[in-house]
Amino acid sequence: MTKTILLLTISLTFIAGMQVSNAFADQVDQSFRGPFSNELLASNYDLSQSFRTSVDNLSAVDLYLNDRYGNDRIEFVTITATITDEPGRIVIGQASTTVDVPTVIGTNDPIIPTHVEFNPPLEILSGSSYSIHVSVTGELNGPTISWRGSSDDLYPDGSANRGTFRTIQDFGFATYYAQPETPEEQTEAIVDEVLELLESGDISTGNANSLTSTLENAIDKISEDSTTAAEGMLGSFINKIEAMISTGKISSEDGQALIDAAQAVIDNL
Ligand SMILES: [Ca+2]
Repeated sequence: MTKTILLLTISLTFIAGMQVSNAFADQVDQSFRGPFSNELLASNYDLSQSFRTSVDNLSAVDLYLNDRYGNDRIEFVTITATITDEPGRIVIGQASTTVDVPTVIGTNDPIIPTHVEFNPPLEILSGSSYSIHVSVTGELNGPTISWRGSSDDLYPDGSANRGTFRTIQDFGFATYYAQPETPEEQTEAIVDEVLELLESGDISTGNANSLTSTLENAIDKISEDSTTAAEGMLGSFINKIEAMISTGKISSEDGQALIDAAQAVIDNL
């Protein structure tokens, strides 16, 4: 049962991986992380920072916020990041996170950035400009959460904005993107899957060896950029699984999950 669930999970990961997967570590695209010389209270204005992306998805943002007055009567606030295109201000996506102000946002340097994730990642156009708008809810006793920035233009590809007014300043931020799985990584994950089936006694050692050697050959061909040869190896892997299913050497459920995974690699080549 556990194994079936595991295979289903992996199969779903592959489906997600064909679009944009969060399975791998997110990478930073754009950022301005200081030095900071000023700040503006986030609740008082529609504050935003524009940026020009070099990738085609946005999976998270970091915001350099500060508890300006150290108001210890507030504990949790909700920070919402809204992404709009620039300058159209059309909303592309929105996400929130609730943070413990005293321990996460704090009042002193170094500032721990507030991390807001977009799941699934937002589809954006590489080379285009977007803005991150910040809003805060849950503040008591008046606004105290501010967005740290620089009074100089230290991030060249965007600017800090107050409403529609564009300043020469920049607010502290970072944007992240999710890197899709490569065919090589996808194939290595199938090898791991076969080894799991071997370990749980669901396929024989001989069959496991036969399958993993075909997958290793496919990985070699992928790394040599021999797409046709890699496709051939993955096709031969699928044929082997089909034969194993028809002779009862592997359950049709386990077998089909491996076939789907191999097909996902072929589609991604
Ligand atoms: Ca700038």
